[in-house]
Amino acid sequence: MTGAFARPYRLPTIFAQRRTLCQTMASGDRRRSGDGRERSCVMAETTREVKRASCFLCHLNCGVLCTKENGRIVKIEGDPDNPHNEGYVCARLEQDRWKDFEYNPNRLKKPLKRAGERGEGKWEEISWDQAFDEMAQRLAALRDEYGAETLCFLEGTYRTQSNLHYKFTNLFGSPNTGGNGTICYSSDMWLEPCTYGGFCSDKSDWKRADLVVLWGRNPAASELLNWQWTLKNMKERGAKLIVIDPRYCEVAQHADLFLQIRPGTDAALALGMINVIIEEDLYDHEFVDAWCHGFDELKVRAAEYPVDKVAEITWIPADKIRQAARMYATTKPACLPWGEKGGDGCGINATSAIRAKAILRSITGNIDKVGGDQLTMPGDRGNTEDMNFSHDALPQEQRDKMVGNDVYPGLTFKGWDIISEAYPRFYPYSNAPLLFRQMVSGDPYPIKACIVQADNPMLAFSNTRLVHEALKSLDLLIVHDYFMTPTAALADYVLPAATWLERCSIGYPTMDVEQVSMAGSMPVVERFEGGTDIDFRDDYEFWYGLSERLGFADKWWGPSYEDMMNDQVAPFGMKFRDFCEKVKYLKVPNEPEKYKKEGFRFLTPTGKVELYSTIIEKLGGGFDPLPSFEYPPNFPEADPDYAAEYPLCMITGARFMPFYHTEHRQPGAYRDLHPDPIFDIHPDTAMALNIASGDWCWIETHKGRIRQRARTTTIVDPRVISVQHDWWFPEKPEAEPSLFGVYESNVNVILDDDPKYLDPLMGSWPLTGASAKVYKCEEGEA
Ligand SMILES: Nc1nc2c(c(=O)[nH]1)N[C@H]1C(S)=C(S)[C@@H](COP(=O)(O)OP(=O)(O)OC[C@H]3O[C@@H](n4cnc5c(=O)[nH]c(N)nc54)[C@H](O)[C@@H]3O)O[C@H]1N2
Ligand SMILES: Nc1nc2c(c(=O)[nH]1)N[C@H]1C(S)=C(S)[C@@H](COP(=O)(O)OP(=O)(O)OC[C@H]3O[C@@H](n4cnc5c(=O)[nH]c(N)nc54)[C@H](O)[C@@H]3O)O[C@H]1N2
Ligand code: SF4
Ligand SMILES: [Mo]
Repeated sequence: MTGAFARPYRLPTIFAQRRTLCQTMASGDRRRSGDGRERSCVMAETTREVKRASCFLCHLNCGVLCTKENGRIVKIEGDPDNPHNEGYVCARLEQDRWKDFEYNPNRLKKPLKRAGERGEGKWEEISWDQAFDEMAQRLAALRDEYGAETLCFLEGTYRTQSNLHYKFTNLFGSPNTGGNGTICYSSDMWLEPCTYGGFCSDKSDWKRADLVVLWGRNPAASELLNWQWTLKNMKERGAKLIVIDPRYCEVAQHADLFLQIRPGTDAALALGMINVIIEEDLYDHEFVDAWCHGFDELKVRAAEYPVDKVAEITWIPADKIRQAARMYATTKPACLPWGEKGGDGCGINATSAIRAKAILRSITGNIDKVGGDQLTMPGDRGNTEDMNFSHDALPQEQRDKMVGNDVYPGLTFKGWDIISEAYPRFYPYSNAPLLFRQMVSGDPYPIKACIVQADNPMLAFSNTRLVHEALKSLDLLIVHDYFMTPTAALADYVLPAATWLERCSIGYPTMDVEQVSMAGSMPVVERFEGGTDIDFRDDYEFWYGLSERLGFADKWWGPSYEDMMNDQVAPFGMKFRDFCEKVKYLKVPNEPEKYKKEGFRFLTPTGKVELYSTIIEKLGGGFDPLPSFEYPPNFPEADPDYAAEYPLCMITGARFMPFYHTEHRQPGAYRDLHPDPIFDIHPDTAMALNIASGDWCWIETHKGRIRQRARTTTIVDPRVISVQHDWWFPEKPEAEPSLFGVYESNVNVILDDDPKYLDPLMGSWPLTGASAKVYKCEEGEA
């Protein structure tokens, strides 16, 4: 798996009962007309059918039933029989809001070829054939001139399930696939296997835990379904909740213990908690003695983080830190699910925060327990390792050229090679900040072509001005998306993508220990069905079409996504179409406490949970095998002058409904729910700055300024502001300099990705803990 939340496939083995939901109704009528003569009037036949599908408007993949009439979807509702969501759907599907996505008049309809200057907003409509021919020709020419590594791929929060781009880039010969995974999930996906030879923070057992620790995670806004489970568990089983967040956010309001942490200091808190647990002898002796490597070294390191010091760093009162440590160590089982902001998005302390949390899970013995965080082993979940992504096609000399390989080895091929036995589902990543810089500089080699699929880099990555310059410096930019976006506006070719309702899929609910319950579905709407004039292609067809022209179509499963799905379900002895009809849902039983089995070893070099990481030690480069905390360079402790100019500590990107990142901003039902960008500021701070709730304000850092509307609220500390991310305005002009207002309210314009802010091992950039100042917009500025 790559990527920001990318989804692998899983083929579990339990068949559910057969069920057919399709029904067809025909209607006809005989009428008597005004002259009394009976006329035989056969009404147009209305075909009506109900199709099962998995919603991909977010990663939860809720099971839904789609009612179609005459080729058009008229209703989508939750599937009560789906064991994952049990009929639940969220605001994105309620009240027919999905119609403003699926049937939005602004959806891309046909392939577009740039007709003016890059970013000028002038396009020529062309056919898919012409687009494929020309794109392939230009890619081949660039490969001849600069080498295959000149192509890079950028991915975002994949809403599809696959990592198909890897197959393409491998076959094309380029090692460069970059994306948001570095700050979302993938850093964790590399560091957890380093620690315990598998991944477990996405297999937290929310439903059976006696204590859930939401650490930089607010599922009440980001994964509503998981939040329902947690609430249910709290109510029915009396489970407890600890929340660690700089905001008194939705989940915090239900917490038994809330630690209002200073943004970006999670590594220090985790070390402080480890210290308390060791000092007070609360750790799981049996597990640590039998299964942990490097406890003595950890003990020495943790002692450097006494509670009073940690309280000072984190702004959390010392007694609360102790209380949290005690509660987590003594309430069993407890789960500590993944949370981006308290880990991958922490900037220079990301590795330490992720590792320290992995260590907390380990020394409390919560690893692989029912109600704890269950360990994923190879072949145990996500069988992308079984899928042929043609990794063998990429020679070592090309792998060595991956951008970031030598600088940030964690996520690149260098790191992948080390952990791939333990975690083959993980795929390597080029480092995005370096990739953008290399596009501009051409050093050490030119990056001249970029394919963007399911990503919107002009909004998703920090340092938007650099991203903009980088994308403009390319010879060839290809974007495959549903809508024209600020990124697509800079492209040479923009291709219309098929939505989740228009392609095959396997629902693969994430973030649950039972995430392997899944269902297959054929497209609910076929291409051109229902009179639509949109000539979409799904992501698979996109890659296949290009591969065909470049001469490696035979390496794929066939021309359609269904061909690949057929291969996926081949072990069941049936075609995907039949699978969708016959196999309703699948569940794989969990196998907890695998370490109790004869001959078990954690898939690390020592065969144990590595509190002290021998992998990180052996990487060279002076990386620390134990977690630590360092003040980020923008913090007052590190640079008082800078902090004096930008006194507020800024969080970005706290999730809110109904948007999913940059999506759903088009005018319509979604946008009506949330028309303007909003940042949260404490009333005292606002008052001191003469800001009232609702005022448009400038938010400024050394990178520039953007404007959002103030919401005064005590959920944030007076020293903190929380700024929404991913704002653009599809209703504003496309052509540069506007690019749909991408510079107006997009917080990534003012976040920095300079190497000094990056995690030294993973190369991840900070989404939280930046420094900013705020002031009211003058009249006429908003
Ligand atoms: N509505 C909606 N849901 C989404 C998404 C979306 O765009 N919109 N995106 C999806 C994706 S890709 C992801 S990765 C997930 C993320 O899912 P979450 O991790 O739940 O989401 P966030 O809201 O980014 O962060 C969670 C909490 O971290 C807090 N936080 C901020 N800075 C810090 C910090 O320094 N330390 C700590 N401890 N907490 C901090 C925020 O205040 C917030 O309440 O959400 C997914 N779900
Ligand atoms: N400042 C700040 N920046 C952040 C974050 C933050 O919290 N703060 N969060 C970060 C995180 S966790 C993530 S994961 C990234 C998300 O970054 P992105 O994933 O780049 O953001 P999206 O809006 O999700 O962009 C996805 C684009 O792909 C399109 N799309 C969606 N599904 C598909 C599909 O199946 N096929 C195709 N071809 N196109 C599709 C959408 O229309 C959209 O334009 O943002 C990151 N950026
Ligand atoms: S929670 Fe996600 S998957 Fe479920 S209905 Fe809402 S958008 Fe769809
Ligand atoms: Mo993400």
